[in-house]
Amino acid sequence: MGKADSCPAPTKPNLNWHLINHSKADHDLRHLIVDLSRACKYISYAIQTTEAGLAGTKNEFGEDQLALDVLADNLIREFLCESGLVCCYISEEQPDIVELDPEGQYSVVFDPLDGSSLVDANFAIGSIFGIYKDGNVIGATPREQVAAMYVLYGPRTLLVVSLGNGKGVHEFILNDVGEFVLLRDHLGIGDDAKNYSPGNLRAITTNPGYKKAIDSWQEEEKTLRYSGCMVADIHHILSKGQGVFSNIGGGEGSKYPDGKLRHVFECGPFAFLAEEAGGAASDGTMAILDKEITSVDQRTQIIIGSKNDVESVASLVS
Ligand code: AHM
Ligand code: MG
Repeated sequence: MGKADSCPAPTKPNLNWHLINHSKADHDLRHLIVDLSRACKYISYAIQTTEAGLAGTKNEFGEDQLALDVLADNLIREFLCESGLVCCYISEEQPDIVELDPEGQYSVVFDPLDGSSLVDANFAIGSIFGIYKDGNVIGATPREQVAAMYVLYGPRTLLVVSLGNGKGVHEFILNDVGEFVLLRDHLGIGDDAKNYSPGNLRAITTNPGYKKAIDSWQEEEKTLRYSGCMVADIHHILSKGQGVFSNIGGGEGSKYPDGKLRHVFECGPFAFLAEEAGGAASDGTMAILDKEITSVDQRTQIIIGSKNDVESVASLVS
């Protein structure tokens, strides 16, 4: 009797099962994704149980690091080391590329705890990951990612992952026995947004194109959905099947001339997921997925979500 006869599809497919049977992930990539998901279970638990005080250290960009930022970064590093599959990684909490196992075939880029300043207010926060096939992330484009994933720590802990290539974007929920089980498969983003999520609004004073975009969203009577955590705000778009999120720069002399968000570990993974879900992501002039990664701390403007809205805002801010 073959395996297919003796092993019927589970009633609740878990992440590992789905990666094998739906996404046809190769062995090592599947192990890497599952290892990252294991790190996120510990992060989820730490958020529930750890004091959300400042660690007293600053990261590479001069920002205060929360104890949880440091903890999440360390946890992910531990799981990457254990996997033996990763030659190097780029983390928001590390100033440079970190070399790991020279035999490892993958690089991982990540923001260990995005939106961590919101944790004391008990808002949702998240972890973001992009996976590349070799060690040359600098000089690559995010289109070269072989998978992207995020975990949202909200009232429920959710994991969303895609291996691209038409394999779809899939959502899993962390259940009470510590397993990520399938919640919804094939999340999609429709062409027109009813919700808008405008980041770095301070830029409208110096960037008239961004002001026009915001005015047009208000005139169209779109609904505002902005939490201050990119993971939660973009998950809202994937969950509702429409919406547009932006983080636009204020130009020279402003606080964030090119927008606040980092190309490699914030915008790149989300652009991969958005395009796979049928949406788009642009910096105003080109697709985020085609924009070369030039440094670890490179910032980029981003407009992401429903295609028609991404296009119309891009034409205003470019
Ligand atoms: P972080 O990585 O330091 O948490 O910053 C990134 C976050 C994004 O999640 C969010 O979209 C943005 O910062 C919000 O910025 P602001 O606080 O300026 O609105
Ligand atoms: Mg971040």
